[in-house]
Amino acid sequence: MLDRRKFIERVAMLGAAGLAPSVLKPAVLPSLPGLNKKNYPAVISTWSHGIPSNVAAMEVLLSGGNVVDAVEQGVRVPEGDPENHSVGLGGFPDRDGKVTLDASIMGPDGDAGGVCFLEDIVHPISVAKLVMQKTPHVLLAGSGALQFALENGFKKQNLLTPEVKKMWEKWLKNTQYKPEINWENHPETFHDTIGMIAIDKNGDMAGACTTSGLGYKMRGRVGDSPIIGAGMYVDNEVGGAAATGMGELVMKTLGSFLVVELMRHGKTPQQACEEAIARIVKKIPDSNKFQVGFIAMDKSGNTGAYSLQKGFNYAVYQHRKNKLIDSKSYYNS
Ligand code: SD4
Repeated sequence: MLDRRKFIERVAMLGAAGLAPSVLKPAVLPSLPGLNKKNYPAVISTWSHGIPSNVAAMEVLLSGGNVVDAVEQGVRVPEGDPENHSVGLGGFPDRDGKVTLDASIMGPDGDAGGVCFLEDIVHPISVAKLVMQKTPHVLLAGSGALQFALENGFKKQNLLTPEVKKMWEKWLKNTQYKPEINWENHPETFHDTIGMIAIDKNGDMAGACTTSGLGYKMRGRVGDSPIIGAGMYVDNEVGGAAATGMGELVMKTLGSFLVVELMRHGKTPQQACEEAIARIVKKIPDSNKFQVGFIAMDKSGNTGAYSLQKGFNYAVYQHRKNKLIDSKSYYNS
């Protein structure tokens, strides 16, 4: 092992000879925006269910709670709502009529947890939090995730409500069990994951994302939401981002990680979301047929959002106001 002094001498020698490997050169990054404490605390989340979810998260932040608990409590709101057909209880099932859930969570220390293809548990986000806090792993899937949940006191519950079961039975008749890939724009199956990013009064950040995924997806299909960096990502030095929409497009471009890296390199949250959408358009030939939306918040509490198609909205709770905002979009704007 080289000691530090010898290492520096060696690099200096290589440098003098023009041989220093580029990896040894410090990356030149623009300085990140200074902390802007007047923007704290703040919460941003996807779609109109973000409004009540932001309230639950903000209650935790204002009572001095932990930012990870805040995002968990926030996204538990739509998870527990049987009227919400895209998250948790009452979510749309897969082609076999089974509701399978994906969720992820990330905290200011860079720790992360997730579950995917989880059945019969109303609050996958809370299981994801325990994966992060209690195991050496990041992601548990299917029956293993369920076993872990049950061992930790979660109770099994049928997530397929009678109303959604009827819709699935009708779908089954008309489609003869064919896999469909663009159901997110269908009025009956219209899906909207909740992704949330929060910053507390000290400037610490966390994120959460939870969904029942695409309605009538193939059995076993897992989307972007539980994949750290795809459906959600937080770097406490830079900011956080979350995605909603067609997860396949987000996974192919590692969307949330991309948004955070763009902010690291000096883009505003708005510019970063726009560039991540532009990347999807550039890389994915039929992107005009799908919806994807990104939300982002930087370390100063500045926010932004952008989507492929119009119709995406998001909720920002900041400066004591909780507002629903229509996102600008790449197509049809
Ligand atoms: C998925 N991204 O499973 C999720 C679904 C979603 O709004 O976001 N719906 O692909």
